Amino acid sequence: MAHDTTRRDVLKTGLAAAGLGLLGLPEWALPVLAQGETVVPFGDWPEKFDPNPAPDRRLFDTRSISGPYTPKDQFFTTQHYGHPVVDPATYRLKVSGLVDRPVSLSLDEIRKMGTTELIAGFECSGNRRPLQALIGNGRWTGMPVRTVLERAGLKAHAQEIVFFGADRGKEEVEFRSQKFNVEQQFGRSLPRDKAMAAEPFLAHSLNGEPLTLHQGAPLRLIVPGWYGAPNVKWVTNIHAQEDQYLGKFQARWYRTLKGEMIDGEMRWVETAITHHQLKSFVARVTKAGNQYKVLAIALNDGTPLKSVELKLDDGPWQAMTADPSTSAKYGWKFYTFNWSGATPGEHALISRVTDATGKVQPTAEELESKKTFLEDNSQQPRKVTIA
Ligand SMILES: Nc1nc2c(c(=O)[nH]1)N[C@H]1C(S)=C(S)[C@@H](COP(=O)(O)O)O[C@H]1N2
Ligand SMILES: [Mo]
Repeated sequence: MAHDTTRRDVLKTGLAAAGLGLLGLPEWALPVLAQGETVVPFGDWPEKFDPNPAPDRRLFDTRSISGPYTPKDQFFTTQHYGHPVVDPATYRLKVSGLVDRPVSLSLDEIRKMGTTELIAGFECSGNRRPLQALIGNGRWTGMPVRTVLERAGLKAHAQEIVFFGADRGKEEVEFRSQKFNVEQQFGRSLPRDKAMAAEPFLAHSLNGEPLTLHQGAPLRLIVPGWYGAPNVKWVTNIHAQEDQYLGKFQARWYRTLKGEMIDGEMRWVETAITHHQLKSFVARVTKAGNQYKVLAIALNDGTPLKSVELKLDDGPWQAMTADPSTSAKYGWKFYTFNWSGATPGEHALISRVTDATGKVQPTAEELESKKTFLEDNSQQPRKVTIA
């Protein structure tokens, strides 16, 4: 198999022991279509689906999944300020602020330092029904963030680590009755302990090839188990500071407003977008003869999963089967179900995932108190018509 060497390298570095890159079994075992197998159309899919709504945006049609890792030219992509120009020859990753030794690394130096692998999937926090097209899964090469932070040496009072992309734009900052127009870089922060944990990763390659411009070349942050927004692309600066970072995409744009019953009282809670909420959805239905096969995708914060179940119309919940090719802790997981005896007409297929702690994916009704559309992990009735 093509990836044997890289896998052995991973084992050698001990990353696997740190829980970073659980290795898949035979790749491409699923879900390539068998001969004579066809994709069943979704009844809730918009008639006009444009996978490239803008030059710098791409949606991923999960019905075209061809393996556990999303190819670079199919990986969904989005960002706020378009693509910045980054010259690989003069590129430097700088670590500044409350550090003992400010760092400035060239791409060559980074590639030499960053040879470990991480399997991680992520979705945009705005990913939701009916498309569920802002999701992907990759095999990333690079190094843990803490490798770079240790080289710089964080000072004792460095509590907040901010990651800035090369992309920038003008933003209006409101202060009471005043409005200010200021230029800012795309930025997201991690608390010191999180940044120094085993997971956060600086990636220069996807599926064994250098990142494309879409994916944040030459270097991007991956926070395994977290939504897309914190995965800062085109990272040029890491800044250590004492105060909380309150940039637009950290503190304002990506947040959830949700009602929660606390001590018998409805409290309105505002939170930043961080770790994935437990989610699954029906990604593809295929047909071979009279046999139908349902593929569901599950993604969460890395907590082991207990089950993914499928409900056909008003039937009982039935267990789906885990696909062994997607077993990495932070990667997406495929689950399949052999649907025999499908009757002609329209059907609603709903999946729900339960994790090892007993947490169950919520229904849409259970999520009703969430006012903002981000973090929609509700169970989705997927419509298919059997001819
Ligand atoms: N520098 C930078 N990084 C960014 C963004 C951005 O606008 N600028 N957008 C974020 C958001 S909202 C998402 S969903 C992911 C998308 O990553 P992708 O294009 O590789 O799929 O990048 C994140 N990282
Ligand atoms: Mo996003």
